[in-house]
Amino acid sequence: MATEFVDRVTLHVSAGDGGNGCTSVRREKFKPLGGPDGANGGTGGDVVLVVDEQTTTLLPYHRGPHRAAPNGGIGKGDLRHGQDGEDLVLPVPVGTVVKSPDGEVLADLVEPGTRFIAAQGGRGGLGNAALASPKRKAPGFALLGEPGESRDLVLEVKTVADVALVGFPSAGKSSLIAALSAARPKIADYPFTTLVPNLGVVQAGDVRYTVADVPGLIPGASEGKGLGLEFLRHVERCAALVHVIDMATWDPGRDPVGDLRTIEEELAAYAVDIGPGSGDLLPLSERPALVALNKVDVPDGHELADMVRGDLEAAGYRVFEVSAVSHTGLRELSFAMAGLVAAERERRESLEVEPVRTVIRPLAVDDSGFTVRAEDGPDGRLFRVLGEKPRRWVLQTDFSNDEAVGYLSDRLEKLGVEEELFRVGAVPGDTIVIGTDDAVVFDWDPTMVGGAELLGSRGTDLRLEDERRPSRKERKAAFHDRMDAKAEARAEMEAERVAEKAASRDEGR
Ligand SMILES: Nc1nc2c(ncn2[C@@H]2O[C@H](COP(=O)(O)OP(=O)(O)OP(=O)(O)O)[C@@H](O)[C@H]2O)c(=O)[nH]1
Ligand SMILES: [Mg+2]
Repeated sequence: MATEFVDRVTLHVSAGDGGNGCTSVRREKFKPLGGPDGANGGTGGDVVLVVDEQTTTLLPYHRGPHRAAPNGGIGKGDLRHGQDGEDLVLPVPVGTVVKSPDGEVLADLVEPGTRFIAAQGGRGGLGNAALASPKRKAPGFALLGEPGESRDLVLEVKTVADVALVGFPSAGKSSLIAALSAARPKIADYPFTTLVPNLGVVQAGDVRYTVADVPGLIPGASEGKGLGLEFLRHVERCAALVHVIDMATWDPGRDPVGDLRTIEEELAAYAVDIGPGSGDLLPLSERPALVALNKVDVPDGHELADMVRGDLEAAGYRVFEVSAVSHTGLRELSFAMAGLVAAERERRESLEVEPVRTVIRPLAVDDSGFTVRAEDGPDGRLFRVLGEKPRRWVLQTDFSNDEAVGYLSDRLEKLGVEEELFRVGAVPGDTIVIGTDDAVVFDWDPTMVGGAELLGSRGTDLRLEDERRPSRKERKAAFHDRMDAKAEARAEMEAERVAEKAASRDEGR
């Protein structure tokens, strides 16, 4: 068994967590009231897959399927920022396909140097220095770093060859590769000699191309018989197929035309993965294909080949009589393969598909908006707030610190969450949940009860709980307070935006 070749693994990747921001106040002799000087936490390291020509197997990930990038350092006093966690770079072979555990193709990594961010590091939390604003001169809290992403990915290697040889076990596929190229695959007279694809480079005229064989197919391969269709993924990217048919089999149940039909059926049952970067791959049964009638050197080999040639040509194939042993017909076959390869290369060039060489970031998130929806929870009605910003802000909040919790509710209010809650009919005291899980649940207590247009249903407005109706003057004063608070909140939001921008510039993203 070739144990050193691993072409499919499940990889568990965890990016580094962002470091927590620091709460600290400057201490200087004779200056008792220094400003806040708690610095930001560092960003967690990403886990990045990089296509590397020197890497040929996923074996290291089979042995070590759990990979984690380091965390960002915590912020410190005296404005010393936490260090960013270094990215963990994992080399993968050319032709690695990245899938989610449920089979969705996330990326098709072909070009050397292509980077795929498998898991993104968490952002560091802002320190109290960055959180200071005209209104909140000395924040007594800092933000927590966000946890790094963590996910499971399925990696599959697909051999990138121009031509694939397919056929029954022992038809002579490996022998043909050995005869056509410098490759020296294992050859033997028992079925399933080849357990992993072999690759050879062929030069025919001025066309140079690669040929791969795959383990033999048998009837029912699409249902898992023999080695199954498992290995057909290695021919997915081939421009052309060569059906290798055995002219020397003594198996009573087989004949050349029947063999070809069987393989055709199995190919038709195979669904090619289509995904980002895979271009416009045809189903395997529709790829350009040739027929090579192999082993014509055996007694009666030629006669049998002559007998079946007509049928195969009628089925639309160009037919070549060859022998891997005596090298008969190999030149013609190799030039015919070169023709198909050249045609395919021209077609691809005319499509002008840009090779994907850039960084691929699979989880594009829209972080602009949020939604509020009413739900029937187990304990009655609740309102669920969903959105990238609320989700992240919750992760950044140290719930043991009242000031930090206050800051969270300020941010939500500034984003417009409170207004939206009013709009969808929430009333003070209702249950509010942030995010998809039920980790952050609270009773709604609006920080700033809005004007008349924001009133809840009759009898639930907090202001009515006052014994005494406020005088006109008091109402006016309250209104001005509210407006002042809003203006201040806006100024603060702006300051914060600037601070966050500066911080993310520091972090280089
Ligand atoms: N006489 C003769 N024997 C051949 C020829 N090509 C291959 N063979 C023999 O057929 C047997 C199978 O050859 P392989 O190249 O291992 O066949 P394969 O198609 O790669 O088989 P699997 O890897 O098991 O699917 C070996 O014993 C070879 O020596 C040929 O052209 N003429
Ligand atoms: Mg073989």
